[in-house]
Amino acid sequence: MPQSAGASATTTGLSRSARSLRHLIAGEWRSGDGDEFLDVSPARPDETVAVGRLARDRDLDQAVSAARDAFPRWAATPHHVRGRILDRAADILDAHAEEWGGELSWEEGKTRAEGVGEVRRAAEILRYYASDASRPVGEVFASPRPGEQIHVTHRPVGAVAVVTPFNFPVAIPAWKIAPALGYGNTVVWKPAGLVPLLAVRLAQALVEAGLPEGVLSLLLGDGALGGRLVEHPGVDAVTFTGSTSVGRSLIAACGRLARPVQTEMGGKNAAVVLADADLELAAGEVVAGAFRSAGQKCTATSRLVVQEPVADEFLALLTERASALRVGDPLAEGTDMGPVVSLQARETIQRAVDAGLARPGVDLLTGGRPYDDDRMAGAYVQPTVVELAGEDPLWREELFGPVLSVRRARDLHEALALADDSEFGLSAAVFTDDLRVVTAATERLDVGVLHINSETAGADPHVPFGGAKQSAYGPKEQGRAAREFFTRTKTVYVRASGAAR
Ligand code: UN1
Repeated sequence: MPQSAGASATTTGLSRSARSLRHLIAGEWRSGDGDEFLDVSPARPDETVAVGRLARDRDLDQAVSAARDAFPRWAATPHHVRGRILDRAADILDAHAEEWGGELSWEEGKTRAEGVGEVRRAAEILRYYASDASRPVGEVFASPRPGEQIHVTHRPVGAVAVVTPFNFPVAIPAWKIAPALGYGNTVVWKPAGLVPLLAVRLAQALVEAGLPEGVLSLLLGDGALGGRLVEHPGVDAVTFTGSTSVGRSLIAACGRLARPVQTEMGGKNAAVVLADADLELAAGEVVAGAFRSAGQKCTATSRLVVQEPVADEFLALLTERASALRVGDPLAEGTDMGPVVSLQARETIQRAVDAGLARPGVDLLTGGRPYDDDRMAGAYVQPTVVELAGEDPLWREELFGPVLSVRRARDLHEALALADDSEFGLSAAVFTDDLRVVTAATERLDVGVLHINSETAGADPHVPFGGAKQSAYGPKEQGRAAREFFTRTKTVYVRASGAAR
């Protein structure tokens, strides 16, 4: 049974008094006058992290018109000047990484080390887009006509709606907002209702860094507010990360409006452990992929395919590692896995596991049961591994929690077919040292991100990130790929007068 570190372990250096939340609208921090809402700690749901008031439609209208008004001037501001603001915001994030990383852990539930790491990662993303001003901004083509050149330039799109999920409260917003702003767009941002505090921190860093008023607005509210933002007549484009069901409805809304939309949605990512794999390495990576952030990453490893000859040995190793994880207070030293984001998420995940365990062909290898210890009254779910004899909803449905479903494969062909057997196609990991297998996996797996001998999660700021199949819609994120969504090309035919005559 997984260890419980308990919620009473000592935590250091973070004031536990509730913060007050504010919206950022047209350059002003405002309390708002909608209904009051509480931001609670998933580790101790009776503890309030922050208190705020929901944004109302009037706030939304003002934020969108501020974004429209600020756009021409911001778009005309030199890219290098915009970049310097992103750079300064990165410095501010780095300077507050310990404090804000602790708040992230308190608010969202991932471990403090992961929280601090995420704040630093956001800083790195901002720096990447800050330096983008020094990279080429377009292309020049030869013309079939004499005396002419054809230039392809990139222009910002306008006022962009940014809607972000709870699981990376600062990194995902950074990788949407930094390229949006860097390329000259203005932004109205609606973060997930469960993580408003870290949204305020990122906005604060950008404002302190010198972002002009109206260029970024932050509205705190529920999903319905996000829906109204996406459909607001003043919005030019929409970028979203979150569930597939919400993503699809935003895509439909944007389709009706002929509005560009980029969505990053679900995953049910497989790790494939083949007979020649380094099993120790694979076990460490699969545990990290499945249980870091309590499995709440769209890139998390939620399926495992293991080749028959090594299956018993690998599953024994994996189960041992998973059950040794110390689960408990995410702010406490030594905790490996904190709670999931809310009691409601815990119920949904536990219910799906319970239903699975009641079905034939579903074997529990470790975890799977609710904690009965009072110290674990927060949103804790045990790191869980189940083996499936065949087809089962636990193989298909994204649970967004620390639950790994395993199937065995006879050979490479069957292993890759099982890995690909999903409506999603975000990421996959293959553990092998055989170059033929690497080549086959690269060709056959329909995923946006493939890892050889490393976990399914992770993304670097300078390379494209995004999925295949139902995992994504629209252009990829990060790196140069981001430019595709956050700019439009303009093709300019340049001919000196009289040149062709
Ligand atoms: C990562 O694996 O580090 O929502 C990033 C998510 C993904 C980001 C994953 N869009 O989990």
